[in-house]
Amino acid sequence: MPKRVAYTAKIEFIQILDENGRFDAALAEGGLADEQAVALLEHLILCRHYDEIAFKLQRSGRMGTYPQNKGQEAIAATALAVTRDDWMVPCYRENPALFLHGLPMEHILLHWMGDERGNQIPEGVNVMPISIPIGTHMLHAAGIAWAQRLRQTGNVALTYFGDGATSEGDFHEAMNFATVMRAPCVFLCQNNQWAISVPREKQMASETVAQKGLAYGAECVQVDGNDVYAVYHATKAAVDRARADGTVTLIECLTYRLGDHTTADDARRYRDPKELEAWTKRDPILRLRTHLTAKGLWDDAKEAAAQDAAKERVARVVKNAEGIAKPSTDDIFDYTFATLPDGLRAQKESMRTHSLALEPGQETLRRAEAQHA
Ligand SMILES: Cc1ncc(C[n+]2csc(CCOP(=O)(O)OP(=O)(O)O)c2C)c(N)n1
Ligand SMILES: [Mg+2]
Repeated sequence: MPKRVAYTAKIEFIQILDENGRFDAALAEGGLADEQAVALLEHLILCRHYDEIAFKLQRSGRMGTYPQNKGQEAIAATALAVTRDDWMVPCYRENPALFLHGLPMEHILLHWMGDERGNQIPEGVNVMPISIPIGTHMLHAAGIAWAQRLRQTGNVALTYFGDGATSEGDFHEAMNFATVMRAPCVFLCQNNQWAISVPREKQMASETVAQKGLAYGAECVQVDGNDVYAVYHATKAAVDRARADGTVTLIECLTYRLGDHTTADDARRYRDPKELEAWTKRDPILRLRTHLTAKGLWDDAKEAAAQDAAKERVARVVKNAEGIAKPSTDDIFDYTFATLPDGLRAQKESMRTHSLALEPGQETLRRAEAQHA
């Protein structure tokens, strides 16, 4: 029997605005309008400033940990490709997209300050809490998308994750489930080349992340993730397909983490400074600013106004986040059990918990427990 080809595939790469300022007008047709691009640049400037202030809050002991988004701000363009009713199911490095989709900026600060209220998303904002466990949320996204299909809402779920997350079983299960069930889900990988200190080539043997989706029958595409026009183009096409007939897409955005993994990391220990230098030149904000300036849509006055507005807004956001009333100590007890076990009830009422370690002998606790016995 002659051999035949059972399957062939290719992965397209999309870039509209490159790092040298070349712009593919034909591919950009029907995409971001000029005024959208200008508003997007203002938003990216705001998010970069927010990121710098969040970093400083951590360094000055006012926040626990923080993963900088610096360099990956073009992800904001995805928010223009969905409607307010579509769902965003994020990882932890997508602030610019979440803010555009309606998440109040205070929430991310509260989350990293260790305040649970940062995860209580306001009603009507279709954003899930950020996910620290790598990859688990992609399954939630597949489930949310399936629910949209069953309920015939016409809405889609868009989930974000890193290159490292595609080595997790959850990624493969989520892709398989979504494609088999035709759940209107868009999987968007921010391939920033690193998973903490593990470079992409030590993380996976596949040439692209995008090709991983081929095995599941998804549409797969790779884009320049520092090019807002390309990110928008690919996301809009994927969202439209998902909404139309449940086609699932895996988008790989090639980008770079310009900061450390988190404030608990020092990337100088494992990253070549030349690599950082090369990617700094591909900065998505720099690229968009240069392009809009060349088109006469941006100038020094607009830049200064955007910087001032960002400073004023972020100062207000920090004030709100730090000024929030202290949570009730009851919160420690109230969200696990429908009916509190006696020991915990005693702790709640006496306000003395084991973790406070005020009293190694736990005398007060024993007395409180005896009272409630
Ligand atoms: C299930 C799980 N395993 C390990 C970790 C520890 N961890 C935190 S971030 C990270 C790397 C993630 O890399 P990537 O998915 O590329 O995202 P990036 O941080 O680069 O945005 C790991 C392994 C975790 N949070 N969750
Ligand atoms: Mg990564």
